Amino acid sequence: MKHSILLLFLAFSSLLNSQNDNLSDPKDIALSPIQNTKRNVLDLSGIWKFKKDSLNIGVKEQWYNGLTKTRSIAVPGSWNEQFDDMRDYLDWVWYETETYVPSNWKDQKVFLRVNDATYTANIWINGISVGYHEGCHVPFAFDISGYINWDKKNKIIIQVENQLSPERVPTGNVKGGSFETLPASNYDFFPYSGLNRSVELFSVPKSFIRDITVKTDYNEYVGVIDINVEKIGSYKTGNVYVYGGEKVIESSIKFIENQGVVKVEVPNVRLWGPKDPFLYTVKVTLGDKRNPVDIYELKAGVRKVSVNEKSILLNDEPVFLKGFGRHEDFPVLGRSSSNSLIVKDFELMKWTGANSFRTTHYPYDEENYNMADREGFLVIGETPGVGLYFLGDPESMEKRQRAMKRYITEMIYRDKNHPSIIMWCVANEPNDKAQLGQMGYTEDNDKKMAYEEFEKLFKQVRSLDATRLVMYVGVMFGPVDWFNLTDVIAINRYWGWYSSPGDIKTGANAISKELDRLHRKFKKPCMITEFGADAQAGLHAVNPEMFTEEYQKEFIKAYLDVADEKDFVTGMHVWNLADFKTSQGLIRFGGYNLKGVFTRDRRPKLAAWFLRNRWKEL
Ligand code: GCB
Repeated sequence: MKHSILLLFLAFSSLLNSQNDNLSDPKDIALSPIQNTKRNVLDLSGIWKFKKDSLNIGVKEQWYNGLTKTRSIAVPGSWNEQFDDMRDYLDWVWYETETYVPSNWKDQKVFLRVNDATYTANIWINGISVGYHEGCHVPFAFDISGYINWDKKNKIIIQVENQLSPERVPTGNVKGGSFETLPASNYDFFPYSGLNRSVELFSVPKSFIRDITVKTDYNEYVGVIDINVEKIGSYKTGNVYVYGGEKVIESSIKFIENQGVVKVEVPNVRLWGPKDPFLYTVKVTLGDKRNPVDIYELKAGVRKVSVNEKSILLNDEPVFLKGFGRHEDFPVLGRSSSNSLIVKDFELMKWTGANSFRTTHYPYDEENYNMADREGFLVIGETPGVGLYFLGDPESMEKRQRAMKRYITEMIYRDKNHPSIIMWCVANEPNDKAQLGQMGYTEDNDKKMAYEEFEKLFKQVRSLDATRLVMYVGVMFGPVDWFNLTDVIAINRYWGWYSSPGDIKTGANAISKELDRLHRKFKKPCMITEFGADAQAGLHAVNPEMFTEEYQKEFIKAYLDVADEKDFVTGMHVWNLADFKTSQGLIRFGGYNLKGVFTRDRRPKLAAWFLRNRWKEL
């Protein structure tokens, strides 16, 4: 009898441990981990153990108790770059690391934060299943306080998988989708997989500041900072301090339920902008003023973003966005975070005279936004909604919509306080057809349904954040009426490359006419969020020919010349800052997209020098 109870218990506990559909709560990523007298952070970056699970037997064999016969892997890192034998592998893998957790964190809540696991992740701490997350390029966190061995080694195991599927965002393996590629992504960048960003442990007091939302405005010389604080625990009051002005501004905050709001006025405000990216420091404390239980500090830029018929306005002045679409991409690193690469890319953008970029095609590592805040870059923050379409199997579509809604929440929760982000981009080139750029026929009912589904995403973004502009990027031959939803008309165009190949003049004519048409119809400012041509570095021709550096330069010049003639064009983003890795396919020589004005290892092509002359002069 005893024996069978024991067996039953073991069977039950192994069921409990084996997997867990406890989803992470997006609120737990609302504030990035910081170290101060009340909070701790421990970065778990390093070399972890790694094991491929191509038969998906790991759970059954209880690998979550500890991996055997492993190889080493860098975290952060993309497995497809570290292991040549796993370049195209997108299936199950397991990661393991160990860490001490000091007992002086014991009276706190301890979270595990994974800054990106592409695409699904299951987490075990000391053999106990903690939870599950689905989606890439956004962090997630779990409260793991209950599972920790204090002052001892703790085993952290993460199971990851990145299968491409029409049920996911970004979409993959779409029948009849774009062009045939390996891997079969429905988007044009390599599906780098794994723990691409850092993994951290952090602790907060048991009563703690859960979220802070800073919204800014100004009246003449007085800055207005609205600070919304959400807390956990029974404390009913707190304090807010703003540093950086003529004197420290202080205000108390009262909580009703767990929410508190304070409006702070900053006399003689220094507005944030590209020329003077001035940042104030906002400090929030919880509980007694002299002896608070929790403290959180963040940077805030006071600025206002608006729009008129012809321009995006920053602090009531028109701004012109000069810049790029980019990718988190580099040899060996794949898509993994690297502060050196972030700094380098900002240096290159500044060298060209750029003031702006779009986080194509996913939210970036957060250091990008910290840099942009400090350096005065104007950022379009984009969701991972690339290759998104609203047709076909309703179940798949519902899953994609669910993924999109979650991404929007996670992205805005994480990024909402960065003054550099002036616009949210709901999706890149969404379509009411499954095939990118396809001219095919869609039934009216389906068109209507697609519009309504897409509109829901816009509404969600606007309801989470009414202080920024909202747009999406329209594809060639895509549905035009969707621009009714946006504040700014943004289009990616390659007339003179994918169409009228070799004929820049015809391409430039086409873009000129199209811009006029769009502005006449919608009376909104327009921007070209992508334009460019592939160029093999070192390939030259006297008369510009496709794939030469001269053609790329002349293509970019022709589009910029067209934009210069139109006072309603509010920005031009060249595609791309640097060459990047993508799936193999007929139009991707060597598995690269070569539209970078810098090579993949960041050496300038002719077009980069051209932009430097043109943009530095502006
Ligand atoms: C686009 C896509 C981008 C591609 C680019 C190209 O419109 O948004 O992801 O890489 O075209 O080079 O074809």
